[in-house]
Amino acid sequence: MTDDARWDHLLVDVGLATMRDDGAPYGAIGNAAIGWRDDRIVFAGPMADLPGAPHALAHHVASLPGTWVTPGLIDCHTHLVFGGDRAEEFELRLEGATYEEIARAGGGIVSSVRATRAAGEDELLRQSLPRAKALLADGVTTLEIKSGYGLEPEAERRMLRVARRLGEVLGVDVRTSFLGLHALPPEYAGRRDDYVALVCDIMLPSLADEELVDAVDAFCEGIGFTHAETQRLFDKATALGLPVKLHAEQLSDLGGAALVARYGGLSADHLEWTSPDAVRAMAAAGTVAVLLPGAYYALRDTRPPPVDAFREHGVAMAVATDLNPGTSPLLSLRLAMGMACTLFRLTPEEALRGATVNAARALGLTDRGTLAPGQRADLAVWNVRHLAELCYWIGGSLLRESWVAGERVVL
Ligand code: DI6
Ligand code: FE
Repeated sequence: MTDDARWDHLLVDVGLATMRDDGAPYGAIGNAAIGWRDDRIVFAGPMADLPGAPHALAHHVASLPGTWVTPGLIDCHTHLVFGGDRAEEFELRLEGATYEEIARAGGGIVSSVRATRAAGEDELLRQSLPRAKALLADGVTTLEIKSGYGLEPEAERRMLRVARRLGEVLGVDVRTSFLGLHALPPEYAGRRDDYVALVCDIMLPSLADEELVDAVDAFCEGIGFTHAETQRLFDKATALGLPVKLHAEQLSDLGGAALVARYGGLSADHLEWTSPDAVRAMAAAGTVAVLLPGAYYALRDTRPPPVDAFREHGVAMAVATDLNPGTSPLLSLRLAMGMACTLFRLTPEEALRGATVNAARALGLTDRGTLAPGQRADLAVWNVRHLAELCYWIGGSLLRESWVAGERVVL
């Protein structure tokens, strides 16, 4: 083999959780190797199938016995760019106030809006960076970040710019979602329609024009926006050629999951109150169910999403942190996976699918989420004996190293 034809990196003596659908749990291959060239995987299979001696095949060879390699984890639902925090609200909830009561009294999302509007772009980046780093330190290589704490053109723009800058600073892929319909800003009290018009007709087109928007999201909820308002936004997004997703049925059933399915949406997220009919609509549309056990846990919710119905109808399930200052200050996707097992009874394999291949689908990405030739070389190497350990350990640091598009992640 000529030097030019050699792969860049080859990891040998590892286990691979390919997450391919080949019948084996986790698509697992023991005693395996994975090699890549530039940003693409060229080999992911048994050691015995390597087409030569490792050092003849790749420039850099590492033997890592006792490790498992998974696709890099994908956090497909976060609100990690925001100013301040809401620790006081946490204390109020412990004293008995509910999330909705706090929101209706002018706290909640709106208090994060005040802090976010007050922070300049660099300050917002400074505050958000440690949160993104925490996710990366636990194996994340792609993450989604929503706007929604600005709720005015400049502040929403600033949030999305910070999301993009985080990706550049950290060398990872950040996918952005515009969440202008997150809460009604106080200055629009009594003028809902004017705010919805501002979001749909001014903010969305101009932010999309600046290429700051990869997808469009809304909070369809009693304390958020109605079915009709969400529909108006989705019509506009569709006209602009942008995919949609939705915070649906977290606290009540406003028919959001069926609505986003009707638009062929990427995902419906939360889903504690989702009806059987909506599950069928999601299955027909291929809309992913994104489960957010961090918010369920923090709000002491008692009604889990209909996981059996998702399984029965073949709705793909993803798992995400929902990292946000109010309902899910959760800085580890691996912990979200563990919670999905303990609180929602996913199997550890379903949870790992939910943070890899199904999370990629929830973001409309087909080039990652499995370990296979041609896929992006996004991988996480774990110091674990059994893959269930990824969900079993509560906290701790199991990650040995991670790679994004073939480059080692340095934190
Ligand atoms: N659902 C959530 O869980 C977060 N946003 C949303 O629409 C909560 C956001 C917050 O309370 O700050
Ligand atoms: Fe959320």
